[in-house]
Amino acid sequence: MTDPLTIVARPFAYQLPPGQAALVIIDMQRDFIEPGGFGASLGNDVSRLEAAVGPTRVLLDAWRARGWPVVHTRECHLADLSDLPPAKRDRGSPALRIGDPGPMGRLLVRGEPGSQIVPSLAPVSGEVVIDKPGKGAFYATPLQGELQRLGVTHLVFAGVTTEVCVQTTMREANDRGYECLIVEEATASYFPEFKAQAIAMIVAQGGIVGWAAGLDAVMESLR
Ligand code: C5J
Repeated sequence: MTDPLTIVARPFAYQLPPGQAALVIIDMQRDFIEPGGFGASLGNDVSRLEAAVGPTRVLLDAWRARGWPVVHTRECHLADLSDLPPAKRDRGSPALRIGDPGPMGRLLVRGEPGSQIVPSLAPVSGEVVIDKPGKGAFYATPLQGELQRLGVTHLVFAGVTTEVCVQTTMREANDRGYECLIVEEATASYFPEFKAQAIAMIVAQGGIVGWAAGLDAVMESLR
């Protein structure tokens, strides 16, 4: 077995076993990142999320160059909305609700233009794509089976938003025994203070959920 790579991280160094660490890119969809989508319908400044796209592409290129596993998730619902509970749909006073028609098709509905991953991060053949109805990517999806099939033990996270779907999925993954790292520049929130606090929560108490590292530190150890 190849020796693990050591990544300078918080709260202490992260050991990445080559080939057994999947890059998990959470919900980098037009509906969250572009004007006219679900994120914008909730009154958010969607331009804040754009900053995570370039760093995520750097990670994606690195994983692809090594032939390591890549997982993309998309938060979206069935066209008949049978997987959308009122507890999720009836929140706030948005301009549009999930399932309503918007400029990029029906909001957060599977197969609509808005539910697609932004073009620069679009999945390629062989990569795992998980459509998820919830915030956590393990809930009501085949993710656990896919990771077992690939022999993955470690998960490196990118995506949006840090404190909602990224953090929820990291917590689910930690409970299932995965060693999780979040890459700071490759994640973003509509609320910068929530991003900082979510990462602080992840690494607190000796890494109670996982580790955090800067993009340079990850790339340095991959070199
Ligand atoms: C949200 C997500 N924020 N992908 N979804 O509703 O974080």
